Amino acid sequence: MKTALFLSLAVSAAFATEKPNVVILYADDLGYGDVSCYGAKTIATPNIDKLAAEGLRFTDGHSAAATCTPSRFAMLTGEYAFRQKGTGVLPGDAKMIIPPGRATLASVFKGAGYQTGVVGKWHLGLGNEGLDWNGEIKPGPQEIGFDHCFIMAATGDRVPCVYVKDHRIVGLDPADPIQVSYKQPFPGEPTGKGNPEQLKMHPSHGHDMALINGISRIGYMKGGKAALWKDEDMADTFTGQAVKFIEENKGGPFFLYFAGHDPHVPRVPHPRFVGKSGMGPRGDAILQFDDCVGTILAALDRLGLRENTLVVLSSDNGPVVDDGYQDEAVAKLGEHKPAGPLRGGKYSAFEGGTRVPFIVRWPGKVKPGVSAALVCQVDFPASFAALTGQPTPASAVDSQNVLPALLGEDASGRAELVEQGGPVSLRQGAWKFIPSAAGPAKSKNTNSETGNAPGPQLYDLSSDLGEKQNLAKTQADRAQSMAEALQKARFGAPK
Ligand code: NG6
Ligand code: CA
Repeated sequence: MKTALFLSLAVSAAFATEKPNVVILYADDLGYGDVSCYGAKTIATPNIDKLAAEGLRFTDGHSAAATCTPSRFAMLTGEYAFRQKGTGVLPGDAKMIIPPGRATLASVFKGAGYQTGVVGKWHLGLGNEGLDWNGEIKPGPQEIGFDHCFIMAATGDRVPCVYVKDHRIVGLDPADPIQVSYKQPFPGEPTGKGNPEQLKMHPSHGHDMALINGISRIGYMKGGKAALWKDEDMADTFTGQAVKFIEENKGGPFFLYFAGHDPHVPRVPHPRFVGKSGMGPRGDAILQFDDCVGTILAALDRLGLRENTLVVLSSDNGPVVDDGYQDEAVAKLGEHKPAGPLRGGKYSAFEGGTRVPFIVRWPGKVKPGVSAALVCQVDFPASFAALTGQPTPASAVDSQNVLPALLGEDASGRAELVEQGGPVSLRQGAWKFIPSAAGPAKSKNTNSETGNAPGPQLYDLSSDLGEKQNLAKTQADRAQSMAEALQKARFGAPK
């Protein structure tokens, strides 16, 4: 009996060391050049810098797409979003696009005995067609492997402006039911277009519908007054929920996907950050995200979980300056380069679209340093399955096990990577191929370079990180073979 008890204790101790807690700290629209450890000079992000100094900082780490929904879809499912219809940027009343029961990053952890939680921005749809927001909001994260969730449905600039905890809107008064429509306004409800005098921040393009907390949004809503979020408190609310999840699951192992909202629009940071960056609300929102990171990491320290927790920090896509509100982001940018040395940003096929801050810290296991390995968030399901001794889900068709690269044991990572910007492009080592694509070279509203061009583009990132010198003509053979490889990766049998 005694021996059996001893053995089981020994086994569970060994178990625990192989199953660290995993925390993903995910920013929204944070660019490669937006943090000081990636070279930003006019803004300081001390908490992210400290994480990078204690961990491995990737210089070629990618989100799977250059916008939110497809990027998060790929990170959770391990399948590129371009393989599935309906995975573009979703309205706030979209039905859930990951089918219930599908294997995900969360279910991989759950299968390994983890407690799993998501806090923050969801943007993968909720419920079925015609969802009644006043009842059970289902399916949602809990139907695809998360034990706990505290989320917003879509984005800060999309209705409904409420939090959803597990299957319910938080703080909803049944006497004041909530209605949501992306088709028509509710008569009598204020809108940005009809009531501009009530706005504390004006749109620059779009965003002139439901007027909530002095900011007009995309989509219309009515009711649910007691449940409405206050943008200024959103980062603290999410961070508080993240810390609560960690405290409640400190016995571990746990997986936390913390999806912060900063610096996505509308940029309405808490007053304690206002004016602190000198770059207007966009810079202040970056400081706020850095502060969230600091608070969550401090909670791990306080609970003695630093050593046994693998932390990943990244962003869902590259940066954008004016994304629809008059928030001084362009006027106060100064010398700051949100994408650093990269060309393009959010919405773009250039590297700035998907190459993002990407840091892994696991004290004692991952040697601090810098890695140039090519890795992508679509690889998380396979890599974390490997970490926790699980099989890669069969449906995670694009997910490669890059765990050795994430742990700093392999300096190269992927041989090839598909990047989903506007045009879907291909990396092979340092080579980047963008197929010819119709459409504007620059988006009129955001001024971002899309990567669209009438002919193919080929860049050698080893000497031309900024993608300035198109070699498609002088290296026609390589361009041709990469065009074929891209076709195969997109439409052939995956892997
Ligand atoms: C665009 C919005 C932009 C942002 C983006 C999604 C307009 C004019 N622009 O359609 O403001 O919300 O969608 O961003 O509405 S993401 O990071 O969630 O992908
Ligand atoms: Ca985003």
